[in-house]
Amino acid sequence: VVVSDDLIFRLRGAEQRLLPRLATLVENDDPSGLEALRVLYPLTGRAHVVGVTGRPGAGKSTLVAAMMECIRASDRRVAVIAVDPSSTLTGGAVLGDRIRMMERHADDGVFVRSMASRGRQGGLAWATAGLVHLLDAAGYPLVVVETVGTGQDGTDIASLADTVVVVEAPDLGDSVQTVKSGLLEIGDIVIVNKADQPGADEALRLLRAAFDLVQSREPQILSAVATAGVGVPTLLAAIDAHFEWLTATGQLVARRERAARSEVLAGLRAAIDRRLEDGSDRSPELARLISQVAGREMSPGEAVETLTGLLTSSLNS
Ligand SMILES: Nc1nc2c(ncn2[C@@H]2O[C@H](COP(=O)(O)OP(=O)(O)O)[C@@H](O)[C@H]2O)c(=O)[nH]1
Ligand SMILES: [Mg+2]
Repeated sequence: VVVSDDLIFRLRGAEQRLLPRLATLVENDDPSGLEALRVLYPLTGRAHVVGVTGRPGAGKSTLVAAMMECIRASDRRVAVIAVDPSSTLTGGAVLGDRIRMMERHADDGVFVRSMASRGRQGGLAWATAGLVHLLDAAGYPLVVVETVGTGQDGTDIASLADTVVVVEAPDLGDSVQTVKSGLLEIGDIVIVNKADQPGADEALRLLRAAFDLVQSREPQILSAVATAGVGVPTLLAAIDAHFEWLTATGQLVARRERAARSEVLAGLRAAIDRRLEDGSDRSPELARLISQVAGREMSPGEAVETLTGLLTSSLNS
């Protein structure tokens, strides 16, 4: 891909294959992907970025597919990024059948991309953020990111979003688990999916009670049957309303600040990881410290402290 000043026109224009090709470059942290984002980034910030998170099996993929169908029915354009950090084990991103189906039938108004963490050294949140910017620049007004909201990557990905939807389901056992997991704290909207199953009412009651006790700011608590599309229009309305609220109150600025911070730090972590992988053999300073640790002249903690000091001294002064 040739990155030039007219990239934005080509991206939003007739060059059909450009977006998927750029997406792959960005996903792989390819230098020309980074160059494309440098050109495109000033044009981003228009899209509403929605994170859909929750434990595996809660029905996130099914819900996102139902959201896509509903959005497409009203002729709005939507892009979906499904991040599956667990797929290191299965060797490919595990997606709901319905998302896979949408991927096959993708029309111009829908863009779907699944990302696996396979072979990625950290940096999953960084790559996801890059994709979000690309889709934003391409003119998608709504970008939905499905992610398992745990671990550093999961948390970083959730903090990229303007609106976070936490998906919960009665068949995952005790809702108290969810309350304790910290997942709910990041949710602007909490949705109890699988409302067709026993225990859904109880889960709703528990969640509402939990928020009455601990939260000052109450998220919206909704329910859905993703497999039947029940509750999906209400969810979409709540998502839109949240964006309007963010805009009207100025909260959006704070969110974007948080997202930028999270993205830069995720990128920094990934870059440091890569440098250490590539260059650790060549650093005499590192080699010296390592042999001192091996020789029992210095504790591992002291070595780490010294190195952290070297890396961060200019940041903290
Ligand atoms: N009964 C019922 N099953 C559902 C519902 N939504 C999703 N499922 C099922 O739950 C399982 C996990 O769904 P999936 O979307 O892959 O969950 P994810 O891991 O959170 O993305 C699948 O077998 C879905 O068919 C629902 O509303 N009701
Ligand atoms: Mg899924």
